[in-house]
This record gives sequence, C-alpha cells and structure tokens, in this order.
Amino acid sequence: MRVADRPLVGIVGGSRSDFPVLEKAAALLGELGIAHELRVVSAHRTPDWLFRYAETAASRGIRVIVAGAGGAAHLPGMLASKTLLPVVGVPIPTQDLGGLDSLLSIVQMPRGIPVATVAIGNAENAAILAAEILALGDDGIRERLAAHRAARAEAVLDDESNADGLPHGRGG
Ligand code: RP5
Repeated sequence: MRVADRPLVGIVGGSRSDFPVLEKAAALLGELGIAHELRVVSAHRTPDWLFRYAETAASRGIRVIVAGAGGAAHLPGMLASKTLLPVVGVPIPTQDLGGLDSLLSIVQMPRGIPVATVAIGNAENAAILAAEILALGDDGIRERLAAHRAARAEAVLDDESNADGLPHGRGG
C-alpha cells in the first residue's frame, strides 16, 4: 500500500450489522477524497482487539476515529479511553429503544474522556466532523469541504419551492 493510501480515518462498528449506517460515513469520506478504513471491532466480544486497535491506530496514520455502536454502546468510549486521537461516536438505531440506548451510552462520558457524539444514525455528520478536524492541517480537504457545503446550500436554493423570485442572495 502506498503511504498516500494509508487511512486517515478509522471507521469502526461494534458489529457488521452496524455497517449499513457506517457505510454512509465511508461514502462521504470517499466523496471528499479522504482515505479511510471500515472494520468490525467489538467492545464486548473482542475487547483485546479493541485495545490493540486503539493502541496502534495513531502509529498506523489514523488521525480521527469514527466509532458506531448500538445498545450498550461501549465501543466509542472505550476507544477514547485508550487513545488520544479524537473519537466521533455514532449511536446506531436499535429495534427495541430506537437508538436512545446507544445515544446515552455514547454521549454520557465521564469528565476527561470525551466522545464527540452525533445524532442517532447520522454517520454523515461524523464523516464531516472528521473531515473538519483533518482540514485544520490540509487545505485540499478544507476546499473540498467548502465545496460540499456550498453544494448543499445550492440544493436548498434550487428547490422549486424557492423559485418565486424572493431575494435569497442569488440575484432572485
Ligand atoms: C453492538 O450490539 C453493536 O454495535 C450492534 O449495534 C449491536 C448488535 O450487534 P449484533 O447482535 O447485530 O451483532 O455491540
């Protein structure tokens, strides 16, 4: 693998069943041209693998970890406890409690060990937050992020409900 292809963002899920949500983060990072990986790392089923992943991530070139888990969602917090890399938590929606269980498990961290937690199921925002962190030291990523945000604004302004000529800053 070329050094340029080494993943900068490590996306991990507690189970392969989390992948449909986390693949949205992977897709967005791909659009932004940010190298990433997507792996299963279970806090409860493979605690030793979790520790090894956290302990080796920085030396492998990972700069931000995006961690998704559902239910008793200990993966993001435990990763955060074992690395100084920023960890963004994605609460995975659950059948029984709608993901509120995941959200509270991830967001209610003790003082000193933060996990930047996004909304339930909102892996796209986790990807954007990871990209914003990387953009602090990478002008190319910052420009691609700016273009991504501008495209989203254009989509709103181009909506047919805004086609009545009211002034919205685009010469309307
Ligand atoms: C958590 O348990 C995982 O993050 C997943 O969201 C949930 C259920 O896992 P499976 O039983 O589908 O493997 O650890």
